[in-house]
Amino acid sequence: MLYPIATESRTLTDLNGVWKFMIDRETETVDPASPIPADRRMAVPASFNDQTVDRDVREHSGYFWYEREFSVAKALLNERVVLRFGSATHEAWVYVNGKQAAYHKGGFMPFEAELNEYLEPGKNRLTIRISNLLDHTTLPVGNYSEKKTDDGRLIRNVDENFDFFNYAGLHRPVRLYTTPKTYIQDITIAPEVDLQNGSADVNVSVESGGSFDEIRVTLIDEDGVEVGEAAGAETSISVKQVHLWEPLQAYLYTARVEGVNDGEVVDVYEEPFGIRSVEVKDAQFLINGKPFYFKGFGKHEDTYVNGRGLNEAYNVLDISLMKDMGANSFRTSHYPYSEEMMRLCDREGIVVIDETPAVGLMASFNFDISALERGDFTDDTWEVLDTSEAHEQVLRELVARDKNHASVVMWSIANEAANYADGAYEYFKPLFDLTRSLDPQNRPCTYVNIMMATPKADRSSELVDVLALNRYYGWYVQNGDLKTAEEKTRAELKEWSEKHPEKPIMYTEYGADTVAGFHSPYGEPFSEEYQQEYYQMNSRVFDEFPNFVGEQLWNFADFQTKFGIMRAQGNKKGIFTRSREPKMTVQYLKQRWSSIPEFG
Ligand code: GCB
Repeated sequence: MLYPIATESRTLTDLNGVWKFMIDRETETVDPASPIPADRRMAVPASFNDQTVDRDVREHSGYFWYEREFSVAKALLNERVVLRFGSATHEAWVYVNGKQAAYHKGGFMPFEAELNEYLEPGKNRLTIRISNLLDHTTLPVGNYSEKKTDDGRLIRNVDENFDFFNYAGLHRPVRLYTTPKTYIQDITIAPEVDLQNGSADVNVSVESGGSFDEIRVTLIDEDGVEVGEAAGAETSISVKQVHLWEPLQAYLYTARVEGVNDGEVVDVYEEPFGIRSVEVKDAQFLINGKPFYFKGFGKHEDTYVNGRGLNEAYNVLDISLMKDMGANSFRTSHYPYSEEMMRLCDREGIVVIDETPAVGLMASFNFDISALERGDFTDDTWEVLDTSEAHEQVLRELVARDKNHASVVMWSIANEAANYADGAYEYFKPLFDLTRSLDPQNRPCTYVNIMMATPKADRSSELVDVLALNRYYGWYVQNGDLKTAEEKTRAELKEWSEKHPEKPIMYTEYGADTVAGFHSPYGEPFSEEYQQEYYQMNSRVFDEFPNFVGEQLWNFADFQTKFGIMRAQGNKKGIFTRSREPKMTVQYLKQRWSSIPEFG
């Protein structure tokens, strides 16, 4: 699905702004045939939760409604008019003038609907019913329950099976765009780089809605110079003296695609793309043939007031902060990020591990690693959960959305699933096969491994191209005892290296909760000193392993979670506060990362 842009043949209208809003208390039926009885206003795009001080709204689990009016200029009515949502979290029913025009399940992917048959002259009413419910069939996974009050009302509850607040709403832009009736539907770009000759064959395939006499593809460089052209729905254009996209040194070409009928250009779309290669070989992660070292973060889409809603100023700031520290990468933990962020990463040369919303795939939690290793522990995750269908759907949608991004170098198929439990291999094998068959750029695939899935306990590590480990030695275990934590870290990395000598290893999470401003001469846990010593200890061990290809710490910034005795106004493992003030360890990491080159 193409990102909506305006071109010579396409218009784009923003439907963002302040909408009518109501939570559905389900005491009476809301019928979108008439304007909804909304009592509030909500800004879009943003989560609804933090735009109010009303607890019942903030913590509402169930259905809620948004509504606004819009008009389409008469001049556009002979065009294809498309309504597009960057996302609606987590399930949405869309009505135009009371008639259902779209439905989508899954809170982090774009979807759209052609509106022509629903439009009326003058004002049109756009109503959306959304659910933020999660259960054992959805991604992420939630524990759903309901109860009846004495007066017969149904109270729904979602207990997040994951460590971030279940923000919901219209998180990403809502737009109307037009295309001609015959239009360019999709563009797939897969460059093949010849590193020795410094050239590339850029394979471009174009899908159209309706049929064109001719499809023309022109490649344009950053100076606006045409570097190649071809005609056809499937073409390969060779670029001599290619300017590669490199980490922190982005270079973007544009593929200009034209659909032609009767000698006239009918539709035009321009897709920016970078040319680079990615490969895993001999326990290294190669970008453009050179061993790359990941320095960076697990993140969240999480800011004050906007919640999980698109916040472009924060996106720009976050990337500036990363670059200032000598970081080069992050993982879209624990769900796909906005298209705007992905485009920004392409432009800024930030390397991205692109993760699905598969988080919480774990029926029970047990830190008794020795029991897991002995196989002396029953975990029925893969019997209890029924997420395969949602997982396949989101993988198809994610690869379709992000396949052309140079910044995306690896797919993360899940975060911290029960990979130590019987049935894990059988669950994940088809998902890895599917992803590999879908990706035109053949990127490496991984899942992010949870601490209990040690080399002895993990059942499915043979599926991954890169061992991506989340480890908390010195925090959730050996808390305050960095000496033992260091020994455990070293021993486990050694064991993984022996189990899979051909696979590179990286950390995708490691961190310690730290309250900004809390200091301790003894380096007590929660102090800024402890966080720094914790990172120093880990760095020491990483540097002993030549097959260790990256460190992405947890977390870039403090973030909001559900309530719980382990969380004081959220998770405090950020090296920046939620408002992006640096904690003490930023200086240490900046020094370290600035001295490690992108390529080893
Ligand atoms: C993890 C999870 C992450 C949590 C983190 C923590 O392993 O992947 O979502 O926030 O630990 O801080 O506990």
